[in-house]
Amino acid sequence: MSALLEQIAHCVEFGKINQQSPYPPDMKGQPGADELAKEALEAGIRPEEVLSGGLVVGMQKVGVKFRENKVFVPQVLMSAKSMAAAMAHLKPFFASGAIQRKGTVIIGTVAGDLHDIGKNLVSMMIEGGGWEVVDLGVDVSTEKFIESIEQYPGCILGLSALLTTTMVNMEETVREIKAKHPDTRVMIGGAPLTEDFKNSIGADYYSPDPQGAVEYLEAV
Ligand code: B1M
Repeated sequence: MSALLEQIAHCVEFGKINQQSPYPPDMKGQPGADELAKEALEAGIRPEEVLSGGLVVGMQKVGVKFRENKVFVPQVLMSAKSMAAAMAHLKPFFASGAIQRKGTVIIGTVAGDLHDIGKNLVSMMIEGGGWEVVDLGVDVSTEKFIESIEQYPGCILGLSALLTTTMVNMEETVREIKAKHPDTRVMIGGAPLTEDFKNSIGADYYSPDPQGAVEYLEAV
């Protein structure tokens, strides 16, 4: 891996957005993911290498550390911000088709549920893993999920629920999706969920954390 890609991965891992950003303090004044991604592209490094060898590597490292409780929500948010800064330079290559995403993930918090902090973290990590993410937001109806499946054929679905009361809605949503689109893979997550619950509602995968979601997507 080129030194530049290693530096980009390091910036994403530690949440260094750009040169002006004071965070993390020990990287103050140094270029961040923003400048380094631009420099890498100008140096002729292919955009897909900047993505896979820089951004994805950094996001993966922070995902593992978050799972192991070595870093917390604020650090992951800084990593996601620095990834987004670098991603801005890659966007034109996605738009032109020069870089292919791994696939599309539709994500949302189920009907009746307004909690989105965890779902947003999962969404950012999945995007950092090289997937296109369509985030439907919170309180998403079954109909809206089904419409999106039809709009993005071949997509994978990610449902989040934080309330025991909305787990019931998740069950209904999964059952209706599976009845209409049996081949669509459905991954679920959220603090009150369990592997047993996943099995009981017929979802395909349960992840307790964002990194598990990324690893599942890599494996399908
Ligand atoms: Co609410 N709330 N809340 N709340 N809230 C909880 C969840 C609760 C446990 C608090 C408590 O009583 N101790 C409780 C639920 C109890 C239960 O159902 N058993 C509760 C309640 C009761 C309520 C209300 C009903 C309160 C009321 O109005 N009486 C109400 C419901 C509103 C609604 O949704 N209809 C309500 C409202 C709210 C706020 C709006 C004030 C706010 C949400 C703001 C927002 O999200 N924008 C809020 C908050 C912040 C919380 C707590 C404090 C924190 C949740 C959170 O963000 N955690 C929470 C108590 C707690 O957890 N300490 C609580 C941090 C986040 C990073 O973790 O969301 O678990 P988490 O996500 C994790 C994993 O679960 C996983 O990865 C994430 C990152 O590690 N994950 C996935 C999540 N989704 C995934 C999807 C995947 C894979 C992994 O694949 C698709």
